Amino acid sequence: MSGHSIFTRILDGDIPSEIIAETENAFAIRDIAPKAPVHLLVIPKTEEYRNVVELAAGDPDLMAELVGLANTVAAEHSDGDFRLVFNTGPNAGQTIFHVHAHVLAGGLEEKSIG
Ligand code: DGP
Repeated sequence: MSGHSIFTRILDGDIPSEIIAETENAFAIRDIAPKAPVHLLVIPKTEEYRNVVELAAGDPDLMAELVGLANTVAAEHSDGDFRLVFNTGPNAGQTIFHVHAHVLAGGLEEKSIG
């Protein structure tokens, strides 16, 4: 049993999941249980940061790289519009403590929370 996160094990090829895009320091996969017509995850290659608060404080450039990759995959897999969700903490639904952004797209217009 590896001590690494599920996402690190996917990146290392130990758990099968297609890497649909990557940058120097981040990668993207499809969510295994999609909650929207397009539901992707963008993930830093490092598992150093447990959540978005730690990432933004610890490496703002990597945070920006992650948002840029979200924009790229949203354009490649939908019409370019997307919702970016970082579940932060177990009471908010976070289950994997290797920071990741959910990129939700495609047919979201009726479900705005703003
Ligand atoms: P969160 O609940 O915010 O920690 O999101 C974790 C997400 O990761 C959840 O939506 C399901 C997804 N997930 C969990 N295990 C796997 C896996 O093995 N492969 C893929 N592609 N996604 C996974």
